[in-house]
Amino acid sequence: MALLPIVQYPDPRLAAKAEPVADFDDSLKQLAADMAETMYAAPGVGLAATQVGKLIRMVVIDISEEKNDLHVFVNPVITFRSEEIKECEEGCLSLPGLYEKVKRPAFVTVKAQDLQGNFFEMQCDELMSVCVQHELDHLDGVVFIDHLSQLKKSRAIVRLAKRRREKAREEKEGREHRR
Ligand code: K1U
Ligand code: ZN
Repeated sequence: MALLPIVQYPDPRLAAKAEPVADFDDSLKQLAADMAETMYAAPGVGLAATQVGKLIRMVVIDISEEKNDLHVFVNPVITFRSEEIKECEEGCLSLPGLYEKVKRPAFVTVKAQDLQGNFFEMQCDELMSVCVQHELDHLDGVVFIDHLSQLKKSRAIVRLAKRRREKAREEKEGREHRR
């Protein structure tokens, strides 16, 4: 297994539409295992193939506390969205440190294939619903701040840039301190 580098916003790959998976071969299983390891290490509760630079329609999600309930969704499609809308705080491993409230349907049903190509359906609520919608957006080149108003999105990008500068400064100071 391997840790994969996570593509950071605004890398243009994050805005690309991913291609459907046609071959359910060993390389797909290896990528799913590597994505799961990368998600757990980050740490995160979801990861889309887009975020590791692979433009194919696959996501991994594990919202369990114990990190022992991995779901792999290949070629996922949302087949039902509730009329009820809920606002939840979201984060993203491609925009680390940024958390914003996003409004989305409260409940969704997702149809997908597993790593063997078998179809399954899952009804999602709470964090699973948020996470499924967030990860499927990645496959269509959408990041969570794209759901904000232009003003809130611009402010979020400014905060992200500030946070990155602070982090780079802290890392530089840490390196100098260790010398
Ligand atoms: O897509 C991603 O970058 C993963 C993202 C998924 C997500 C989280 C929360 C709301 C919507 C989508 C993350 O995992 S961000 C990190 C995070 O929220 C988290 C990390 C550790 C434990 C619990 C949450
Ligand atoms: Zn994300």
